[in-house]
Amino acid sequence: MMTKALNPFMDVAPAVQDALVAGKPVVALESTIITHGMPYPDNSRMAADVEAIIIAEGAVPATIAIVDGRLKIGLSAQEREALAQVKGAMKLSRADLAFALSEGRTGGTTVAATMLAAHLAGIKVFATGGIGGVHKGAEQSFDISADLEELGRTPVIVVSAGAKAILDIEKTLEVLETKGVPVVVYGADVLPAFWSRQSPIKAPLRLDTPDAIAKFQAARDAIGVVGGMLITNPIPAANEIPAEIMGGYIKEAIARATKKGVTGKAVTPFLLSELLDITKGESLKANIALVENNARLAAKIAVSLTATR
Ligand code: PSU
Ligand code: MN
Repeated sequence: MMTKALNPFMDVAPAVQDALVAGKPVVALESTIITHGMPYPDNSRMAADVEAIIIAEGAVPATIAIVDGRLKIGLSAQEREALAQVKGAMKLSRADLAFALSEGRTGGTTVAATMLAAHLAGIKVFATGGIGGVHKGAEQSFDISADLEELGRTPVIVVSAGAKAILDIEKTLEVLETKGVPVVVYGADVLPAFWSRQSPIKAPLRLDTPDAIAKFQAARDAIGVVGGMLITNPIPAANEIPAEIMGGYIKEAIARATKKGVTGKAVTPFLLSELLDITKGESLKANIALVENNARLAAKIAVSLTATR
């Protein structure tokens, strides 16, 4: 696959390029979680850990980001560390990804932008923490993440711990259904809620093995269904914050956002950072654990996909 030659803005890391050419498993990773989702140095440690987990599972990690106007598919350890420390990075989605390229900017890619870039590079599986979705009060604010639109159109399997529980999960599911996005719960009958293993919402679809997920994807391809798939992987029990407890913290964080008049792109990073403060670091510990758990599953799915081709 001559992805590198085809795109003048894209730099594919050598290990990623080799794996793609050889048809070996590759897992994309996003970078908004590094630039906007976690403080330094936790973000740096998390970014390194998830790559190591993917390698241990026999796949190649490709952290995606924009560095000085270059679309990076895979970062070196030094590039990753620099991104974790950079000040003023943009938070990039479909709307402004190309702006960062044309203007030579640096930014973290959201789920939407990472899916788009992964697909451009030929990567089929992507691990994140939680997708963006329909915010609580969206009937007033119209705040609905571009991640949902991207899941509807771009053929990448996204492994998450659900939609972040700061969102309206019922409405998020409704939009995903409208857009024809399968929502698969991994090994459980109810949807997970990011920091918590369980939400009150029944699993739309359930699959119990990476092979079953690969088979489902193959069937979608066979009937020509284009678009993303959302895998929701419950956080490990040892790391969860039960939903009853988390619910109160989330109300407090949203109250702080309303009081400060935070809107638009700033909402999700603000809420995550307030939750870190409210939970005295517990929410961050859970967030890191769930991302690592998702990276492991994504790698297993990528391995299964290459085996069933
Ligand atoms: N998962 C995390 N932390 C994060 C995100 C995901 O554990 O910070 C990021 C993703 O990049 C996702 C973004 O796309 O949050 C959602 O932003 P918004 O709600 O503004 O669309
Ligand atoms: Mn938004």
